[in-house]
Amino acid sequence: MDNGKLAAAKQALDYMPNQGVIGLGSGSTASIFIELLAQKVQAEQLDIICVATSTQSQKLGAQLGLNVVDIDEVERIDITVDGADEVDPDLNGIKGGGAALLFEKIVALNSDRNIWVVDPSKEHERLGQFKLPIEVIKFGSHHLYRHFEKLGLSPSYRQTNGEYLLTDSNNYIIDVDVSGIDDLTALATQLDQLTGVVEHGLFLNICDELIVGGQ
Ligand code: ABF
Repeated sequence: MDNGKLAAAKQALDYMPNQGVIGLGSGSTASIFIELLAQKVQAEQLDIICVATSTQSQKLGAQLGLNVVDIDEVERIDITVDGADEVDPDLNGIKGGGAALLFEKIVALNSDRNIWVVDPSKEHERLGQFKLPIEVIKFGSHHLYRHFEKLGLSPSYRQTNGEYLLTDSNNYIIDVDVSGIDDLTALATQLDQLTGVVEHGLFLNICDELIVGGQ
């Protein structure tokens, strides 16, 4: 197990309340956190309800005995602990390498506090080494693809075994290169307004607390 990820996940446990609603992130670091949280909840008999950011984290949490409910069954989420693919010094990030960006953003935006757990390799002065995932509906997606080409974003469809990857919501992911873009806030606004784009992996002004393990 990666020591940086484990260290970050362990530190996030310190933020857990004795009772409340916790958002479970996706990816390997968030999965370590879910395992540690399940142990803590069981050992200390905490009154914790969880909501998940992906089918994968929902299954993992439930298997480990956590009470994972649908997001619409809770009023509000107290704290969400999630990973990230890249984070800059202002705590803006790129997420969605695991294709769970849509549920991750919905859970994050309904959380009072968002904690990101990462290993040191995720910290970057400037975002864009990691390709930005954009979730698009299938219908007309080739037109969006060509639009991204015209914007100079070098798009590529996310694929597994030669097939377009499908997200938990049955959409496609188009990964784009934003390394040459200076104003990512403007790009996020532009993407938010594009019909057919369901969500993108720019998480700007969402992270409240960054825990970098192993530093
Ligand atoms: C999720 O998991 C994602 O948004 C991000 O793509 C990924 C990070 O995974 P890991 O912790 O495995 O590096 O949080």
